[in-house]
Amino acid sequence: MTSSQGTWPILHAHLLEIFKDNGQSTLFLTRLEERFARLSELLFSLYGDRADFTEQLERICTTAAHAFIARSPELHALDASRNPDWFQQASMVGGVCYVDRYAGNLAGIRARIPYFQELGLTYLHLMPLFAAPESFNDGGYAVSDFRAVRPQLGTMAELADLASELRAHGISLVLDMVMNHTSDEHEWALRAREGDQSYQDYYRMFPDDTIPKRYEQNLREIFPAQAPGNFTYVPEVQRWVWTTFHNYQWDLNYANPALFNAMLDEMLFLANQGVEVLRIDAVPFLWKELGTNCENLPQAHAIVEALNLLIQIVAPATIFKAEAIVHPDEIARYIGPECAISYNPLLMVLLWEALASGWTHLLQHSMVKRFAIPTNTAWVNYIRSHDDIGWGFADEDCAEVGIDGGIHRIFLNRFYTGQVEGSFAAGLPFGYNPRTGDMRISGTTASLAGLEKAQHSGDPYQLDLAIRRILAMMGIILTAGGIPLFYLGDELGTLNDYSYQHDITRTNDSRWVHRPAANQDLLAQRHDPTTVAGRIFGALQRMIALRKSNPIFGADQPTQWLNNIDKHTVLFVRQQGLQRIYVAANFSAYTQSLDLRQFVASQHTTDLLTERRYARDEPLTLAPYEMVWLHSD
Ligand code: OTU
Repeated sequence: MTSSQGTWPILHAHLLEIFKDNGQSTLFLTRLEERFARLSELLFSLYGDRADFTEQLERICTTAAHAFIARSPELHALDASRNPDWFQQASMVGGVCYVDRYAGNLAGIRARIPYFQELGLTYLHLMPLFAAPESFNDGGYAVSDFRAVRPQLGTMAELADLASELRAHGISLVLDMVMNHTSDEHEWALRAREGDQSYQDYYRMFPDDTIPKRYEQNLREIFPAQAPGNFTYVPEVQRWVWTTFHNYQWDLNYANPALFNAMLDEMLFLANQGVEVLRIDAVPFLWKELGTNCENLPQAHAIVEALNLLIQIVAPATIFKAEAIVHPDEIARYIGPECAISYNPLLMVLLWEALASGWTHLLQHSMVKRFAIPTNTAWVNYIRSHDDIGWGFADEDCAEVGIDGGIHRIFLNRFYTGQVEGSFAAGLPFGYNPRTGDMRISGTTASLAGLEKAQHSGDPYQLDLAIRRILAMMGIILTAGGIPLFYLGDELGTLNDYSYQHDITRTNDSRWVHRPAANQDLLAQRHDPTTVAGRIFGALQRMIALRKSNPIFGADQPTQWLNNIDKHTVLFVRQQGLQRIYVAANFSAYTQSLDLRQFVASQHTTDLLTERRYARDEPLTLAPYEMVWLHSD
């Protein structure tokens, strides 16, 4: 066991020496002491078998102390003033974009603040903007320097200014912490390639491929088409390095406490630039153990929880967002003491699943089973991200409602690549694995929801249906408990951009089809209700305003999903005290009629979207993809 009681007095004395100002040291040491037993327990579970464990623990706490001292007064004030439930409020609405593709550079992002406000955003995720290899960098997820902004985009000082300017406008800056790997051009990788043993130990390196081959027996391939296998040969040092993703993304070795400490330092540096949410990329892969699939291991959880404790000590205004695109049981385990918020890929894929099938029973069933998460945490609900859509629902949930999950995935892949008769979708395959038959889907919200095909056909009815599908999905993520997150461009109905196919560095990665540059024409149309962009933008803007003015929509209020009422409708109730809002959305192409007496208690309700009033004993008729937000009167 750890001897945290014995260690503390010595550590305390040592840390005290680092501080010149006593007022500061008291706050830091109090926060640390409150968390010290758990922190040392976690670190002991990772590094306890080392003779120098106490020294490692001391180094980690020293890194935290230095970061605390370096933190600006402005950010210390933010730490002191922030309510623990700040991210759960109904006022929270998120957007995500690439700096270069969306606005050219950081100055361009700054110039868009009025637009973010017009839409109602309070959370802005800028895709990885750090120094990275010039051509192959996985959309920025191969980081060469966590402390440098890519020169074309701006500087770190500009980023820190942007963070504070966004904050002044009520917007929290969200950045990625790409902590599973670095690019092969990161200084650590360069030193490892020069033969420096201490940097080789930052990565998972092997003298030959004997052990890699043994690991490989149990590993998935994440990018089977572009980057098969999980190991890459490094000729300079005649060694193999672990590369879960692309061969230029080297997996870091968290079994080495020096690496843990180095990444902690990078992370606290980012928190000190004013980043309020750190999106912890690829968390499932942080720890490897021979004979396992090397995903979601207990040590990966211990690493994230320990880092979160350290963030709470140094920069408590900053929270972690989990990016774990794995089985829903496993996703839930990252939420709570590890990450305050998490992507909700299950809701995301089931929205698309329901649209394709016209049936909502799998969605409702899975949500009843899995939507609840600990208090003081929140889902990040989204329709699509910069990544592909992979059908990560649980086979057991499917079986419980009489669906064969494997066959259903084949149907969905065929549907979204337009191979099913009558499919409205214009998606592309991503990551096809000929060995397993597995595949995922790329495409923008609008193209997947039918807008691209409808615009080509010129059929106004199809166009209408496509817009309704988009708005129905947007309406769900705005009203179900959590932080709604929009991929910017979707609010204007941006279609697929096939130009990546002519770019040699991108042509093998269909995810670029749904990462288009901002479309100035669509932006200019946004206030014109006769245009498609104007119809989507106007309706969305209104829904966002409605959400923000009703605290009942906050993640801190319960969401109750209603099963077994209607097989084509997404249906849930939001509650706050005696107040109720019933959200119902028809996810089929046919009119549906619902009996309100089955789930509404009050005699009358009013739809917040249309202001139409309903009596409890009249049927609720929903046109294809129509939705209502019924407020109990
Ligand atoms: C993430 O996604 C990023 O979102 C991707 O854009 C990156 O390419 C990747 O990491 C590497 O940095 O496989 O299909 O369970 O599934 O981390 C997306 C988590 C991915 C992984 C996820 C990864």
